[in-house]
Order: sequence, then C-alpha cells, then structure tokens
Amino acid sequence: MIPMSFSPEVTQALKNGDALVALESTIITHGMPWPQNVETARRVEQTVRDNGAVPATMAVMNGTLHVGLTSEELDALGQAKNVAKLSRADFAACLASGGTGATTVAATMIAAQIAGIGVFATGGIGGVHRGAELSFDISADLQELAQTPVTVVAAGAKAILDLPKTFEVLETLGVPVIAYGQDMIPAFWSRNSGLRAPIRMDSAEEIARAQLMRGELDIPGGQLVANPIPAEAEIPAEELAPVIEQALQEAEAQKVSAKAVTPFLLQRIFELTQGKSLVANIALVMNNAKLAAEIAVAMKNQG
Ligand code: PSU
Ligand code: MN
Repeated sequence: MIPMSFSPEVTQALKNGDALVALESTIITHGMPWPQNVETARRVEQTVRDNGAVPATMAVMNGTLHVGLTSEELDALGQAKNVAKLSRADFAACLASGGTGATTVAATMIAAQIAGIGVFATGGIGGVHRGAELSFDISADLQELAQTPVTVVAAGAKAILDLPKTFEVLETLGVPVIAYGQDMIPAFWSRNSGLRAPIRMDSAEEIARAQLMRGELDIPGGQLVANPIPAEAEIPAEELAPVIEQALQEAEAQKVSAKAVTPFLLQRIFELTQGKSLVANIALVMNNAKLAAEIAVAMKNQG
C-alpha cells in the first residue's frame, strides 16, 4: 500500500469530481529562495483556483506522499533544510525509509498519475545539459514524459540546458512538444528559443483532446506544453546568454555535478541578475498555472 495523504481541499475536489492540477515541490525547495518560494507557491495555487481547478502540490513528508499541502505544510517545506530532491530513481526509497523529499517534474508526474490527475504545471522541465556528450547529464524528466500520461505545462526547458539536444531527445522518445499560441518553442526566461515547435496549439481544449486521444490510441506518456512567458516579463535571450555562460563556468570550476547542477545554476543566475531571473521565473510559473487549470477543466468536460 502506498502511504498517501490527501489535503482537505483535494479530498473535497476528488469527491466532487472537480478538475485538479498537480504542482511540484522541488521548485519550492531547490528552485527559489525563501520566502519568495512559499509566496510563489501560494500564488500559483490561487491562480489554479481562480481558473476553475483545484491545486494539488506534491511532496513526500516523513515517508508519506502528500497530495495537496496545507498552508502549514507548505510553510514548513519552504523553510526546511536538506530536503531530498526526488526523481523516479529515489521516490520509492524515500517513501520506504520514512524520508522527506520534494518532487521534481518526473516524481510529480508519477504522483499525479497515482492520484488520477492528468495535468501538471511547473516552471521549466529538466533536459539535456550542455556538455552532456561528456557528462551524460540528461534529466529523468524526459524519460518520464515518455511513459507517464500527464500533460506538463512549462515555459519550455530551462535555458541553462542544451535546448536543441533536449528537443531532439524528446522527439526520439515520442513526446509531443506543443508550443502554445506561437510557432517557436519558448526558452524559459525568454519567449523564443530559435527552435520551431513540432506542434502548435492555440486552445486548452485542443491540448486536452490530444492527451485524451493518446490514451485512446494506447500510446503511453504525456505531453509537454511549452507556454511562452508573458512578453512584459521576459528577459531577452541576448541579455541572459553571458550570465548563463558565467554560471556554467563556475559550476564546472567547482565540480558541481548530478542533482546539484540545476539548483546551483538557478541560484547563481538569480545572484548575477540581481534577482531579475526570479521575477521572470515567478511570472512564467503563474502563467503556466493558469493554462494548466484551463486544460484540466477542458479534460474534465471532454473526458
Ligand atoms: N522549474 C523551475 N524551477 C525548478 C524546477 C523546475 O522553474 O527548480 C526543477 C524541476 O523539479 C525539474 C528539476 O524537474 O528542476 C530538474 O532537475 P534536473 O535537471 O536535476 O533533472
Ligand atoms: Mn541531472
């Protein structure tokens, strides 16, 4: 039996058959500094509610999978130190040993599937790191999208990555990459990665229909919806390029590896941009929460 606990809000939503949106917790523990992490998590949850769905933030606390966090739990997680960053590889071990961990995109997709939630909003997925031909550092998020039937709404993959390689791998894995409302794949803090999206959709209904059709066809896996950051919040790619370059060089010099790479880079880019990257990150997550709620409502109406 899976040790699981549902928040009162999620319990009620499941009873009513309301639309639900899964949210991850690594962005809270490893992606943003306190207190902006908790403030953002609350605003993201409220955005989901304002758009007709119920938020379910996922985390493992003391060996129990929490589907939906209470306000107190969210506060505690946002300030906790040494929280594990859980992906597919360590999810079961953390539950089995009574540990506490935040869920990445991969682990949140697994949790969402267990809870019967088909849509999930985050900032940006993990992907193929620059220099992966030597480091072999490719996020487990990509494999997860290929096997777990959850639609993930993100602002593309984080621009610290090798974006062309990331989207090549997604194509190989059979993951549909759907740009929302534009022809190009966005690049997290900016709207245009310079890469043309294989699929473009302009409505939440269309995106919901495509995921349901995958199910009809028995094609496993989910979809990546690449939702561009609002224009007024974007940081031009040219402005960020030297900052990303510097952060990457520092990571290499300090031999940062494995799970620590993404949190290190996000933190350094936050410092080097005097907090500007965080403002953009918050804006894009909020934007993704809104679209995810609309897709969840559309899935409920169609399903
Ligand atoms: N989106 C954000 N900030 C984050 C993340 C996503 O805006 O910190 C997290 C997600 O949990 C994602 C993880 O799964 O970064 C990727 O980590 P890695 O590259 O180690 O797979
Ligand atoms: Mn990695």
